[in-house]
Amino acid sequence: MNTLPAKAKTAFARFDASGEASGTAIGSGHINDTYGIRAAGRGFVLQRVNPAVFPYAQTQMENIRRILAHLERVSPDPRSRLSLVETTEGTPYWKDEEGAVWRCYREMEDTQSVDAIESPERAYEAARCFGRFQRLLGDLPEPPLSETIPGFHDAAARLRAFQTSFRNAGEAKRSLAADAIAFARENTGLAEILPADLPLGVCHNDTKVNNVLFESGDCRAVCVVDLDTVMPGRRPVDFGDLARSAASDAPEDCRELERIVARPAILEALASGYLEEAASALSWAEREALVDAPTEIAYELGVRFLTDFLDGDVYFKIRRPGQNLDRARVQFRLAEAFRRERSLLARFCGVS
Ligand code: GN1
Ligand code: MG
Repeated sequence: MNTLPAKAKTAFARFDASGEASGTAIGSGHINDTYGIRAAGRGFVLQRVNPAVFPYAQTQMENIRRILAHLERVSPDPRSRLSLVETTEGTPYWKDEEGAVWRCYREMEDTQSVDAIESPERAYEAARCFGRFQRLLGDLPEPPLSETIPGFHDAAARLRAFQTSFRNAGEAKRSLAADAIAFARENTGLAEILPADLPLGVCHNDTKVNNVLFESGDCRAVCVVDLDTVMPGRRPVDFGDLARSAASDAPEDCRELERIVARPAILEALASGYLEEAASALSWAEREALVDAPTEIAYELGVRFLTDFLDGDVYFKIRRPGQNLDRARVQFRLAEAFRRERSLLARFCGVS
């Protein structure tokens, strides 16, 4: 199938001179545009980075270049990490006339991504893969990576942004979202359950389960993708974001809220996979914080989705009106579910 838009064709020609590109839009990311392309018998993943979300493209691409060079040194298996394709002029990205950055990765053949986890085995594999990523980047040489989105996981700042958007929103939106607004307001404490003084380490910061590639046809994890937010962060947040995206098997915009549960067997597998790789780097305080990270990150993301609904859907891509509101409700349900499972989580994380 060749449904590659002209702008993607133009961009790809900067990376590959064969002139044979065919491809189509792929992926379910909410921010960037992603295309799967074949040219001269080889596969590529071309991406247009969303300039409204990632304004510091140059430092961001420098981060990614450093991350991949480090992983190449410490993890020689080429299937364990992404590999960037340079432009025909030898640069790691191309900027189009509108100022948007395009970059290109080699396709990781025979892999798949999933939006929902169907088994503890897959949960364990995904968590091990993210834990390994954190461990391997733990000794990335100085200087620290640049912040690509300042305050990305600052839940209190996300809450303040929500208050502003609420004040600016019209009555119609406020009443449609009344239940979610009430939850956000009645649970502001969830924005600061993680201790304020957790140390910073290199984190992925967007560990949703579809940011891991698995072997096609089985559940072995191959490598971590979506490196745009890899920057200094609090390590337990990566576990929290993974848990919030994997705990339930319902879609992120599910409208049947009774389907939103935190499956204990999945939580156990996530904790065990993550700790197997990452535990040695964690202080006791970080390990304890694993218990509350899923709650805080689910609440934070719920607040972000709700804010975007009130703002008129300017940040997360939507396919239907109200989708960001539905996404917010799901995250708030998850935050409640993680509260309920707190003692189980403590046991799985080895801190009870
Ligand atoms: C976005 O790009 P994508 O879809 O992997 C978002 C994450 C959210 C996620 C929710 C840069 O990730 O923070 O957790 O949507 N990424 C950015 O699905 O905001
Ligand atoms: Mg993604």
